[in-house]
Amino acid sequence: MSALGGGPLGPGVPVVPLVFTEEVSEALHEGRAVVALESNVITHGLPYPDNSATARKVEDAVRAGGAVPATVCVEDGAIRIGMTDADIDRFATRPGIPKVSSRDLPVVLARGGPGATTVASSLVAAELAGIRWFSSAGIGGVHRGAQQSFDISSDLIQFTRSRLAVVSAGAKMILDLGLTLEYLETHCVPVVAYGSDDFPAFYCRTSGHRAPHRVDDPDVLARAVETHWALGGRTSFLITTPVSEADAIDSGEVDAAITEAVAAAAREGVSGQGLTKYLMRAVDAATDGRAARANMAVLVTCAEAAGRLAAAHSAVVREEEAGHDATTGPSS
Ligand code: PSU
Ligand code: MN
Repeated sequence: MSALGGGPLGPGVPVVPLVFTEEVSEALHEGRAVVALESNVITHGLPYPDNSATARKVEDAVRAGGAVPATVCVEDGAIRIGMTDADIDRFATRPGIPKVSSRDLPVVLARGGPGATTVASSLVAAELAGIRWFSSAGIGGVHRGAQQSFDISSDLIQFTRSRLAVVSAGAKMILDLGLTLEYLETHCVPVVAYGSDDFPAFYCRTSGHRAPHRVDDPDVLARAVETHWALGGRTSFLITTPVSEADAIDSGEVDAAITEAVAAAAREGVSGQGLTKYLMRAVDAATDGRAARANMAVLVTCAEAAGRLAAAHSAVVREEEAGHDATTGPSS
């Protein structure tokens, strides 16, 4: 483990303690591709023992793609960049570890933790650590009925503040995916479907919405990400990859369960932080666990794609640096 302070505001401003695993610290020093991962999926997304087994599979999938995984969490007053197997097991089995979104980070850190990071807070941590890639199966989005509830996930707002390339299988049908895409468009967040035409819906291969762009070539995608930031884009860059056909669930199969779960949540007064988990569990129950199995598969698919794309991106960055050195190098 190595510790380092991270602070976005420059010299003289208190820094946030970041603790790196050896593997991640070495990879970052050597300029190798690193993919950050959230830990909320371990504590709140899947039940034990699927959660710890899946977290390891996801890390292995990032490695198989050619990058180094860095699962993020909060513990002992520090942000951890990379979790060991023992860390993952502790988070997978210990009850009561809270879900920490970006606005919760300061309080949870000041208290000493622990905390499980969502997409939003993982992006904050990854950016402080100098990581450019992040993967999760499903991002938060605009909830159904947000016109009344105002429930829009902080994940989307964080996309407008952190410069990360985010790989996911879109977002779940428990959300209003049309409004989620509108939100991303309004806030100038690029959305590209990698190897498919449609914006996927987590364990469904399509949301019924076409993605604004389709790109199949990892090098082109890597260049597009770099160009977004070169143009001064201050946002994340969302890349979607669909679940495999073998693991996919038919949208008709989950639609009724979701409508019922949304109504039940309203009747029971479930809203705010706990709503996402409530809806996901209701769909899992209604599909006899098929949704949970598809959930695990899609996490792995996304991580593998993220590893591959992050590796392609670091090759593009190296090439550009080499080209830059050649044109601006010492002249005689
Ligand atoms: N969507 C999923 N699975 C998840 C989540 C979202 O399909 O586990 C989790 C992620 O951690 C995500 C968070 O960042 O829920 C979003 O929660 P909220 O909608 O409360 O912002
Ligand atoms: Mn919410």
